[in-house]
Amino acid sequence: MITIGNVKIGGGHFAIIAGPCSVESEEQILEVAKSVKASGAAMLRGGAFKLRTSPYDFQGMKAEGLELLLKAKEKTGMPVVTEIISAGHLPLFEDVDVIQIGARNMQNIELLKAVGKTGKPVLLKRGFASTLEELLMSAEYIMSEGNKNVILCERGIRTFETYTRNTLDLSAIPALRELTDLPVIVDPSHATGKASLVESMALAAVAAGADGLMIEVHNNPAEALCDGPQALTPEQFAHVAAKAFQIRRVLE
Ligand SMILES: [Mn+2]
Repeated sequence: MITIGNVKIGGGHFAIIAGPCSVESEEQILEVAKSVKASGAAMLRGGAFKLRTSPYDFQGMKAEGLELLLKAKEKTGMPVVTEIISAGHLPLFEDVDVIQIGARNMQNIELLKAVGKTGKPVLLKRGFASTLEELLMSAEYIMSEGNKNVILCERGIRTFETYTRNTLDLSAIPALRELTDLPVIVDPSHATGKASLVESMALAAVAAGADGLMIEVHNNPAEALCDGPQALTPEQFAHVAAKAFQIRRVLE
């Protein structure tokens, strides 16, 4: 079990992380934060430093985005999760509750060691072409620096299928359960890339025993600067969260 402020995850505790792919403005992050909190999300996500496939795509609001995310934390009391892309940015992450290592950086060993030294909870996403063994070895790099607060995140792997953005490996949940005591959460948003598929995969992940979910939510998905097609509206998220909590209760 990992404790983040008043939130517990793993060891029988279930938590949902929700928020936009990217922080875009103060109004946007505050509006999304308040709505997902009201629907039962325990933590707020929001990207400030983005790693995009194309250098011509929106790269995030960077330090300014982090400040807005921390403002939303202050106003709502929700712990925040955001991705780090360079160890040099660590001084900016002092007040961040959970540092995310994105799929592309899962094997950035020096970055893993650097976040390990901070002692802060780390959300480690599985690389899109990484085995579970490789994911666990990356977690070991963080833990070998004395930081045991690692949350593993299955977010889909690359297969021959192109209809979905990735292929969600649901078997990773029970498999990791056999291999480690670390909490395992699922990101159905990046796994599918399609808002219409997020609910089914979120509920399947809960049924398979996930300790939590991370879901992208935007107040206006059509206008989102990043990952709009997979973003749920706050209303859609409220529906998914309520069903996820119901499934969770069935398992208890
Ligand atoms: Mn995203």
